[in-house]
Amino acid sequence: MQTLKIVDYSQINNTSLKCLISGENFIIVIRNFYNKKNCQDITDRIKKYNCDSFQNGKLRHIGPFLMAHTTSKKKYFKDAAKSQKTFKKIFCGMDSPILRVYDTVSRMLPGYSVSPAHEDNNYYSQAIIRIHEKGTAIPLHKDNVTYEGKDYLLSNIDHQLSCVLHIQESEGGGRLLLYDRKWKKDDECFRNIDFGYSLDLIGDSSAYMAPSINTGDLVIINPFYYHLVTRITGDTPRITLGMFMGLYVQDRKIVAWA
Ligand SMILES: O=C(O)CCC(=O)C(=O)O
Repeated sequence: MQTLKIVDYSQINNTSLKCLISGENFIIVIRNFYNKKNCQDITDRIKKYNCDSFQNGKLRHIGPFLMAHTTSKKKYFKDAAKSQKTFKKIFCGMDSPILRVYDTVSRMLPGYSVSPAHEDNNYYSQAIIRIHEKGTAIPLHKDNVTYEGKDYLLSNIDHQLSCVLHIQESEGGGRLLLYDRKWKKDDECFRNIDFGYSLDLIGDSSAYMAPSINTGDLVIINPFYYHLVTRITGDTPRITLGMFMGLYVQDRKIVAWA
Protein backbone atom coordinates (compact mmCIF):
# COMPACT_ATOMS: atom_id res chain seq x y z
CA MET A 1 0.00 0.00 0.00
CA GLN A 2 1.21 3.47 -0.85
CA THR A 3 0.36 5.47 2.22
CA LEU A 4 1.43 8.98 1.45
CA LYS A 5 1.41 11.36 -1.46
CA ILE A 6 3.24 14.67 -1.23
CA VAL A 7 2.66 17.19 -3.98
CA ASP A 8 3.42 20.83 -4.45
CA TYR A 9 0.47 23.18 -4.90
CA SER A 10 1.64 23.76 -8.48
CA GLN A 11 0.99 20.04 -9.22
CA ILE A 12 -2.58 19.67 -7.97
CA ASN A 13 -4.11 19.53 -11.44
CA ASN A 14 -2.24 16.25 -11.97
CA THR A 15 -3.21 14.69 -8.63
CA SER A 16 -6.53 13.02 -7.88
CA LEU A 17 -8.20 12.61 -4.50
CA LYS A 18 -9.77 9.29 -5.56
CA CYS A 19 -6.90 7.36 -3.95
CA LEU A 20 -8.03 8.64 -0.52
CA ILE A 21 -11.62 7.59 -1.10
CA SER A 22 -10.55 4.09 -2.14
CA GLY A 23 -8.18 3.80 0.83
CA GLU A 24 -5.19 3.32 -1.47
CA ASN A 25 -3.53 6.36 0.14
CA PHE A 26 -3.95 7.52 3.74
CA ILE A 27 -2.92 11.07 3.28
CA ILE A 28 -2.13 13.70 0.68
CA VAL A 29 0.06 16.61 1.71
CA ILE A 30 -0.05 19.69 -0.50
CA ARG A 31 3.07 21.73 0.15
CA ASN A 32 3.04 25.52 -0.27
CA PHE A 33 -0.75 25.56 -0.43
CA TYR A 34 -1.16 28.90 1.31
CA ASN A 35 1.00 31.96 1.74
CA LYS A 36 3.12 31.84 4.93
CA LYS A 37 2.80 35.58 5.54
CA ASN A 38 -1.00 35.23 5.50
CA CYS A 39 -0.67 32.38 8.02
CA GLN A 40 1.30 34.71 10.29
CA ASP A 41 -1.30 37.47 9.88
CA ILE A 42 -4.12 35.01 10.70
CA THR A 43 -2.22 33.92 13.81
CA ASP A 44 -1.87 37.55 14.92
CA ARG A 45 -5.52 38.32 14.22
CA ILE A 46 -7.00 35.35 16.07
CA LYS A 47 -5.32 36.46 19.30
CA LYS A 48 -8.07 39.11 19.46
CA TYR A 49 -10.93 36.62 19.39
CA ASN A 50 -12.58 34.90 22.29
CA CYS A 51 -12.35 31.21 21.56
CA ASP A 52 -14.83 28.50 22.51
CA SER A 53 -13.47 25.25 23.83
CA PHE A 54 -14.21 21.55 23.77
CA GLN A 55 -12.75 18.35 25.21
CA ASN A 56 -13.33 19.85 28.68
CA GLY A 57 -11.68 23.13 27.79
CA LYS A 58 -8.46 21.54 26.54
CA LEU A 59 -8.81 22.53 22.90
CA ARG A 60 -9.64 26.11 21.97
CA HIS A 61 -11.34 26.86 18.71
CA ILE A 62 -13.10 29.45 16.55
CA GLY A 63 -16.22 28.28 14.69
CA PRO A 64 -18.61 25.53 15.78
CA PHE A 65 -17.95 21.88 14.96
CA LEU A 66 -20.88 19.72 13.89
CA MET A 67 -19.58 16.66 15.75
CA ALA A 68 -19.88 18.62 19.00
CA HIS A 69 -23.50 19.52 18.15
CA THR A 70 -25.00 16.22 17.12
CA THR A 71 -27.95 16.85 19.44
CA SER A 72 -28.04 20.67 19.36
CA LYS A 73 -28.74 21.52 15.76
CA LYS A 74 -30.37 24.90 16.41
CA LYS A 75 -27.38 26.14 18.37
CA TYR A 76 -24.99 24.78 15.73
CA PHE A 77 -26.65 26.77 12.94
CA LYS A 78 -26.87 29.88 15.12
CA ASP A 79 -23.17 29.69 16.02
CA ALA A 80 -22.29 28.88 12.40
CA ALA A 81 -23.97 32.11 11.23
CA LYS A 82 -22.07 34.07 13.88
CA SER A 83 -18.75 32.49 12.93
CA GLN A 84 -19.17 33.50 9.27
CA LYS A 85 -18.75 37.12 10.38
CA THR A 86 -15.71 36.23 12.47
CA PHE A 87 -14.03 34.38 9.58
CA LYS A 88 -14.75 37.34 7.29
CA LYS A 89 -12.86 39.60 9.69
CA ILE A 90 -9.99 37.15 10.20
CA PHE A 91 -9.43 36.68 6.45
CA CYS A 92 -10.24 40.28 5.48
CA GLY A 93 -8.01 41.50 2.64
CA MET A 94 -6.52 38.05 2.05
CA ASP A 95 -7.04 35.32 -0.48
CA SER A 96 -9.64 33.25 1.44
CA PRO A 97 -8.09 29.93 2.54
CA ILE A 98 -11.60 28.42 2.64
CA LEU A 99 -12.29 29.23 -1.01
CA ARG A 100 -8.81 28.04 -1.93
CA VAL A 101 -9.59 24.63 -0.39
CA TYR A 102 -12.87 24.48 -2.38
CA ASP A 103 -11.05 25.31 -5.60
CA THR A 104 -8.28 22.78 -4.88
CA VAL A 105 -10.66 19.93 -4.08
CA SER A 106 -12.71 20.56 -7.24
CA ARG A 107 -9.51 20.58 -9.32
CA MET A 108 -8.42 17.29 -7.73
CA LEU A 109 -11.83 15.74 -8.42
CA PRO A 110 -12.60 17.02 -11.92
CA GLY A 111 -16.29 17.15 -12.78
CA TYR A 112 -17.31 17.82 -9.16
CA SER A 113 -18.42 21.23 -7.96
CA VAL A 114 -17.83 22.34 -4.35
CA SER A 115 -20.20 24.56 -2.39
CA PRO A 116 -20.91 25.33 1.28
CA ALA A 117 -23.36 22.85 2.85
CA HIS A 118 -26.76 24.21 3.82
CA GLU A 119 -30.25 23.08 4.83
CA ASP A 120 -32.78 25.56 3.45
CA ASN A 121 -31.53 28.93 4.69
CA ASN A 122 -29.27 27.48 7.37
CA TYR A 123 -25.62 27.32 6.41
CA TYR A 124 -23.33 24.83 8.11
CA SER A 125 -20.15 26.02 9.78
CA GLN A 126 -17.63 26.89 7.07
CA ALA A 127 -14.52 25.86 8.95
CA ILE A 128 -12.99 25.49 12.38
CA ILE A 129 -9.77 27.07 13.59
CA ARG A 130 -8.23 24.87 16.27
CA ILE A 131 -5.65 26.22 18.68
CA HIS A 132 -3.79 23.33 20.25
CA GLU A 133 -1.78 24.53 23.25
CA LYS A 134 1.14 22.70 24.87
CA GLY A 135 0.01 19.47 26.52
CA THR A 136 -3.05 18.98 24.33
CA ALA A 137 -3.63 16.11 21.92
CA ILE A 138 -6.49 14.81 19.79
CA PRO A 139 -7.34 11.26 20.87
CA LEU A 140 -7.91 8.35 18.54
CA HIS A 141 -11.08 8.98 16.57
CA LYS A 142 -12.77 8.89 13.20
CA ASP A 143 -15.10 11.46 11.65
CA ASN A 144 -18.16 10.03 9.97
CA VAL A 145 -21.14 12.33 9.58
CA THR A 146 -23.23 9.52 8.07
CA TYR A 147 -23.22 7.90 11.51
CA GLU A 148 -22.84 10.78 13.94
CA GLY A 149 -24.78 13.49 12.15
CA LYS A 150 -28.03 11.60 11.62
CA ASP A 151 -30.12 14.69 12.48
CA TYR A 152 -28.47 16.63 9.68
CA LEU A 153 -29.36 16.51 6.00
CA LEU A 154 -25.79 15.95 4.87
CA SER A 155 -25.59 12.64 6.70
CA ASN A 156 -26.62 11.11 3.36
CA ILE A 157 -23.26 11.81 1.65
CA ASP A 158 -21.38 8.94 -0.03
CA HIS A 159 -17.83 9.83 1.08
CA GLN A 160 -16.13 12.25 3.44
CA LEU A 161 -12.71 13.90 3.25
CA SER A 162 -11.00 16.02 5.87
CA CYS A 163 -8.92 19.05 4.81
CA VAL A 164 -6.60 20.69 7.35
CA LEU A 165 -4.55 23.80 6.60
CA HIS A 166 -1.58 24.25 8.92
CA ILE A 167 -1.40 27.87 10.03
CA GLN A 168 1.23 27.51 12.74
CA GLU A 169 3.32 24.55 13.91
CA SER A 170 4.42 23.87 17.47
CA GLU A 171 8.09 23.13 18.15
CA GLY A 172 7.32 19.55 19.15
CA GLY A 173 4.55 16.94 19.01
CA GLY A 174 1.31 17.64 17.18
CA ARG A 175 1.99 14.88 14.65
CA LEU A 176 -0.87 13.21 12.82
CA LEU A 177 -0.91 9.43 13.22
CA LEU A 178 -3.13 7.42 10.88
CA TYR A 179 -4.22 3.81 11.23
CA ASP A 180 -5.03 1.30 8.53
CA ARG A 181 -8.40 0.68 10.09
CA LYS A 182 -11.74 1.96 8.98
CA TRP A 183 -14.49 2.58 11.54
CA LYS A 184 -17.23 -0.01 11.85
CA LYS A 185 -20.30 0.03 14.04
CA ASP A 186 -19.03 -2.73 16.34
CA ASP A 187 -16.19 -0.40 17.38
CA GLU A 188 -18.63 1.72 19.39
CA CYS A 189 -18.00 -0.44 22.47
CA PHE A 190 -14.46 1.08 22.55
CA ARG A 191 -15.78 4.62 22.68
CA ASN A 192 -14.48 6.97 25.41
CA ILE A 193 -17.04 8.82 27.50
CA ASP A 194 -16.01 12.32 26.39
CA PHE A 195 -14.42 11.97 22.96
CA GLY A 196 -12.65 9.40 20.82
CA TYR A 197 -11.90 5.71 21.26
CA SER A 198 -9.68 3.48 23.37
CA LEU A 199 -6.37 2.57 21.72
CA ASP A 200 -7.28 -1.06 22.49
CA LEU A 201 -9.39 -1.18 19.36
CA ILE A 202 -6.41 -0.60 17.10
CA GLY A 203 -4.93 -4.02 17.81
CA ASP A 204 -2.23 -4.82 15.28
CA SER A 205 -3.48 -2.44 12.55
CA SER A 206 -0.51 -0.68 11.01
CA ALA A 207 0.06 2.92 11.99
CA TYR A 208 1.42 5.60 9.77
CA MET A 209 3.02 8.81 11.06
CA ALA A 210 2.39 11.77 8.75
CA PRO A 211 5.53 13.56 7.60
CA SER A 212 6.43 16.78 9.31
CA ILE A 213 4.18 19.52 8.06
CA ASN A 214 5.12 23.12 7.33
CA THR A 215 3.11 26.27 7.84
CA GLY A 216 0.95 26.78 4.74
CA ASP A 217 0.67 23.06 3.87
CA LEU A 218 -2.74 21.46 3.36
CA VAL A 219 -3.30 17.90 4.61
CA ILE A 220 -6.18 15.83 3.19
CA ILE A 221 -7.20 12.49 4.70
CA ASN A 222 -10.08 10.04 4.59
CA PRO A 223 -11.42 10.54 8.12
CA PHE A 224 -13.41 7.27 8.13
CA TYR A 225 -10.01 5.75 9.02
CA TYR A 226 -8.88 6.13 12.63
CA HIS A 227 -6.42 8.90 13.36
CA LEU A 228 -5.06 10.94 16.25
CA VAL A 229 -2.79 13.92 16.88
CA THR A 230 0.10 13.42 19.32
CA ARG A 231 0.52 15.66 22.36
CA ILE A 232 1.96 19.12 21.70
CA THR A 233 5.22 19.62 23.54
CA GLY A 234 6.38 23.04 22.34
CA ASP A 235 5.36 26.44 23.71
CA THR A 236 4.05 27.67 20.37
CA PRO A 237 0.46 26.52 19.81
CA ARG A 238 -0.32 24.34 16.81
CA ILE A 239 -2.99 26.22 14.82
CA THR A 240 -5.03 24.67 12.02
CA LEU A 241 -8.02 25.51 9.86
CA GLY A 242 -10.13 22.41 9.22
CA MET A 243 -13.16 21.52 7.16
CA PHE A 244 -14.82 18.44 5.72
CA MET A 245 -15.89 17.69 2.17
CA GLY A 246 -18.90 15.44 1.58
CA LEU A 247 -19.21 13.78 -1.82
CA TYR A 248 -22.44 12.92 -3.61
CA VAL A 249 -21.20 10.63 -6.36
CA GLN A 250 -24.28 10.47 -8.55
CA ASP A 251 -24.77 14.24 -8.55
CA ARG A 252 -21.01 14.90 -8.89
CA LYS A 253 -21.45 17.38 -6.07
CA ILE A 254 -19.35 18.16 -3.00
CA VAL A 255 -20.56 20.05 0.06
CA ALA A 256 -18.23 21.59 2.61
CA TRP A 257 -18.74 22.04 6.36
CA ALA A 258 -17.06 21.82 9.74
O1 LIG B 1 -5.33 18.40 13.17
C1 LIG B 1 -5.13 17.41 12.49
O2 LIG B 1 -4.04 17.19 11.95
C2 LIG B 1 -6.21 16.37 12.28
C3 LIG B 1 -7.53 16.85 12.65
C4 LIG B 1 -8.54 15.74 12.56
O3 LIG B 1 -8.69 15.01 13.47
C5 LIG B 1 -9.28 15.54 11.34
O4 LIG B 1 -8.99 16.13 10.31
O5 LIG B 1 -10.24 14.73 11.35
